[in-house]
Amino acid sequence: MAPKFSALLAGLLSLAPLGALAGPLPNFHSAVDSTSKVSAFVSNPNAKNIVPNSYIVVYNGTFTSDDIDAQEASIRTSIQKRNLSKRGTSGRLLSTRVRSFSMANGWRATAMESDDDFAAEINQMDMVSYVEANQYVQVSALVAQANAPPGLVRISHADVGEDSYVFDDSAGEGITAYVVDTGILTTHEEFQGRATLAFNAIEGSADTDENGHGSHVSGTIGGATFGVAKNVKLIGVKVLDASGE
Ligand SMILES: *[C@@H]1O[C@H](CO)[C@@H](O)[C@H](O)[C@H]1NC(C)=O
Ligand SMILES: CC(=O)N[C@H]1CO[C@H](CO)[C@@H](O)[C@@H]1O
Repeated sequence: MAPKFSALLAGLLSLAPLGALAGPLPNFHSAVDSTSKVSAFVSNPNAKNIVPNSYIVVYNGTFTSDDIDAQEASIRTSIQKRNLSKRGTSGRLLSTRVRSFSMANGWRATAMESDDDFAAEINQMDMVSYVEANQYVQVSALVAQANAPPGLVRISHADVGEDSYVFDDSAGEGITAYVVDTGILTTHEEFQGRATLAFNAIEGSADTDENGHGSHVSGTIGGATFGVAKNVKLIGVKVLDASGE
């Protein structure tokens, strides 16, 4: 069995989800069996492994950024004033740290710790779209490919002289890679049935890779032995012909 990623990293890294304080490995709680108050207002009531008293407030993008700035400032002030010596459900002092997040598309959010009542109040604010309970995240496990090709070894070890390729056991499961190239030899055993050719722009050419380059690239991405992400779904988009033109 592969060791848990958390076990490997426990001494090196604190698992620090959005809004959580650095500390020892967390006890996992579920939103369902903590207070029903929390599941009444969070957007993810069935979440597993929630971080008690830790919330992500997501704003309604229809408001201007100035309006949202003002709303966030008032939340920040309340958090900092109201709960200076407040303890959370686990008895730990709540942090007064409030963090802002934004994305280029206008998405705005605030991450903070709060007692559940105030988080419920925030959820009612005009400019707030929803409040999400923060969750601990964790990769499931690590897998090591022994005697791996040197390129793969080097992307998983900082130091030279290793011979294994170590990767998360999800290995790209659920991800689709589009390979815009010479096509893909879908029947190759390295692809284990995960490859399809979805589009062929070369008039009069067969729906396969007549050059080899697209299959080579696909193998690097997702081949069973030589691939980085061994469970990825590969889709060939053929735009180059047999001579690679
Ligand atoms: C965002 O605000 C608009 C009004 O400005 C409202 O109609 C809409 O329902 C809100 N959306 C969310 C997700 O809160
Ligand atoms: C919202 C909330 O519960 N705020 C509390 C923060 O802590 C102070 C001091 O314990 C309480 O009086 C507030 O009610």
